[in-house]
Amino acid sequence: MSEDARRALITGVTGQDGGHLAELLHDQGYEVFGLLRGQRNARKEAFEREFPYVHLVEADLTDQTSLIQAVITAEPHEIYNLGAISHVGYSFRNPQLTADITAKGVLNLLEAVRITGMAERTRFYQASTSEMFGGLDYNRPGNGYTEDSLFHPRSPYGVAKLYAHWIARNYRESYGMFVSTGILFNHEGERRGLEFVTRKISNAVAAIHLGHQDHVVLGDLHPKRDWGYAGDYVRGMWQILQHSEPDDFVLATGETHSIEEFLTLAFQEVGISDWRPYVRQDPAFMRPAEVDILLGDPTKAETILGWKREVDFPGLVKLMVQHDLRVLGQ
Ligand code: NAP
Ligand code: G4F
Repeated sequence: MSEDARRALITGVTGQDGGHLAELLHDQGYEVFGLLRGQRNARKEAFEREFPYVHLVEADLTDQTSLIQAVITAEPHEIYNLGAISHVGYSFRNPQLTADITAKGVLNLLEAVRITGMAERTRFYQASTSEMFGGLDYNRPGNGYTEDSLFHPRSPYGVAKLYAHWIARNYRESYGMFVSTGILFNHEGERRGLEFVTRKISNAVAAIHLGHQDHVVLGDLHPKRDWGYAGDYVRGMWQILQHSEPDDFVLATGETHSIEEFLTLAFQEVGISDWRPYVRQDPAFMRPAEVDILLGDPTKAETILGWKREVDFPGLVKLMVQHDLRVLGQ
């Protein structure tokens, strides 16, 4: 372990944001530690090939002892808590697991920092989410949800994340710890899991274009999301922890688009002007309660941190489809 380098510990390093963040921190000269869970994690080998500079530490957010050991090993100046059950649909089918990992896991990690006496020196980032707002009629986003908008989560995931958000703020207020939260709206890209709607579509469009499949099966096409690019958002996470004070920040684009709009642009990318013949719908991909619309107002992050997203909505769709065309074409 280098004495001089700044050290960061990322939970959820094997996920979408974890990959982008590990890359960014490494480029900035950090020594990067990442949590790896499971006795034979299927992502380990590919991860080690892509990120040979990350020190993997075995631990699980549900296992307090392993977290204490991870914090002792990494002695981090910064912790980014990205680990979670992050799929809203999955959280309906696995609500208790979601509570254990996505809610209580945060408490376990905050306690690990406190118990090991690292609270004074370690800055802590909690991955909060726009799913905490809910998008219901009485609480529509107007010009965009802000850090002070009402919360009304609509899924076991959203409820777990709201607990996580408040316990993070509670440790800041109770123990004076440097704990910040980023309330991030949907962010996507070439590392997005195939279980999320944008990547499912970009991957299917590429496969249809290459003749590997002839349609894609989706759920509800009307919900609207404020979709940005993950690379822009992990830069925002880092900026949040570099700020002089711990605080809460919304990261969003300030635009909202429906899944139908995403489909239109994605299919146009391969020269198909009408996506309808290629899309089927199945209630299996619908949720017991839906979040109809999300729209964020990133003014606070733009003003105080100087954060600005670089990739716009058409740029995001293009980037994802082109990536999947390259990967599937090989
Ligand atoms: P992701 O790709 O689903 O990654 C989730 C990560 O959590 C994976 O590395 C996973 O590890 C890890 N994990 C799951 N259970 C764990 C456990 N018990 N112990 C330790 N690690 C565990 O999610 P993402 O899109 O990168 O999102 C990162 C964070 O931001 C998540 O907390 C998510 O809820 C939040 N968020 C995401 C968005 C978005 O639009 N992407 C927006 C707002 C907030 P395995 O590889 O072992 O499964
Ligand atoms: O891509 P999604 O699964 O993302 P969702 O539910 O918005 O959650 C993502 O963003 C949150 C931030 O707002 C994060 F906190 C969370 O961790 C995750 O990254 O679904 C987007 C929309 C939903 O309305 C869903 O019902 O797409 C709809 N949808 C329609 N067909 C589908 C599908 N979603 C998925 N995953 N798969 C479908 O076939």
